[in-house]
Amino acid sequence: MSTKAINGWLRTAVVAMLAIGAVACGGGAEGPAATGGSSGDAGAVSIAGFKFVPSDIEVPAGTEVTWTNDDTVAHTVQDSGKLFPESPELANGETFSFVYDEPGTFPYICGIHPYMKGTVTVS
Ligand SMILES: [Cu+2]
Repeated sequence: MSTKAINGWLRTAVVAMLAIGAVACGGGAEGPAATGGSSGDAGAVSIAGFKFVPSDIEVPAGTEVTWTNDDTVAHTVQDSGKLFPESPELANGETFSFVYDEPGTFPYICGIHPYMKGTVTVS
């Protein structure tokens, strides 16, 4: 094998390894995004597009529900009963959490946009 041939082989090998690495990295990047986007944990609610997503959740008693504002405008979370007062205004990326200890159905709204509605059902 001449030096030229070895160099050629090395180049091919390096390119092949880079290609494999790129595929492996691509798969790794897609995996968490796909699972994180669709599932998420039971007590997580996103605020997106002037909606609570998901709007209705069911959690066992003692679950801490956390709302995350994914909108660029401010929203709040306000229990429709007297469970908790209106949250502070949540800017983009900010969160509000409340622990639901008692079983029941607890509707809530956004205090700024009362047409935004959601329900937490505690079992
Ligand atoms: Cu709102």
